[in-house]
Amino acid sequence: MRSWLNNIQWCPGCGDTLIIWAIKKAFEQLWIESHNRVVVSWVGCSWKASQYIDGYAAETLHGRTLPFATWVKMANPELTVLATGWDWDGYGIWMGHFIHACKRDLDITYIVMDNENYALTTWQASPTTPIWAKTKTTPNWNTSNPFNPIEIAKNAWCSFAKTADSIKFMEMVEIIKEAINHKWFSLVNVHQACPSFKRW
Ligand SMILES: Cc1ncc(C[n+]2csc(CCOP(=O)(O)OP(=O)(O)O)c2C)c(N)n1
Ligand code: SF4
Ligand SMILES: [Mg+2]
Repeated sequence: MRSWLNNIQWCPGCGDTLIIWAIKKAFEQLWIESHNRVVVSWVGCSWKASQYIDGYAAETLHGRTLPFATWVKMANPELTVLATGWDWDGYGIWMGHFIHACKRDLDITYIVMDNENYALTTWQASPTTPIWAKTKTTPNWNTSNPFNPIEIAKNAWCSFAKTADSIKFMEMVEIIKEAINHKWFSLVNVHQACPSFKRW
């Protein structure tokens, strides 16, 4: 068992663990050393992402993942900058930062851990919750259609927007590597297993 896995504080079976592992593998296979990269995150279940990956990291103010990542990239374009976000964070309250980052098109890799609910605050509907899903804030069923992040990104001029799945590990590693190698803004929306709340 690798030592970083011993420190994981997510629920058993949480897809975030696999996503972090995939990011670490991608860095390793691309030979991007810890002093040449920065991982930026913020609040949500997944905010610990930056703590579990060695190298430079920042846990920013609420919702400021992409603005912070933009400043880092502009200050030192040589660094590999990887920003992590979540479905409410990225496609809800801070959607504006997301679409403008797509339009600005700097070389930042944005990995969204999409568990289709607010998990940290225990099971409220998010912008990607399926229309029929039951949650605390949609006690009968969700009555509005979910966003399609890939289409939104493409409509905002993003030249790399792909979906991955936390349970398809090797495929996820390859997509993340492709995204890091893409020299413009790239989105990987990862369908993240959240066994505690995503029961659809
Ligand atoms: C401005 C602001 N409003 C509300 C909150 C409370 N809050 C913390 S995490 C969270 C939901 C996070 O959901 P998501 O972004 O999908 O991340 P997940 O926990 O599912 O990984 C909310 C509403 C906050 N931290 N900041
Ligand atoms: S609530 Fe869901 S997203 Fe949060 S740690 Fe548990 S399984 Fe992971
Ligand atoms: Mg979520």
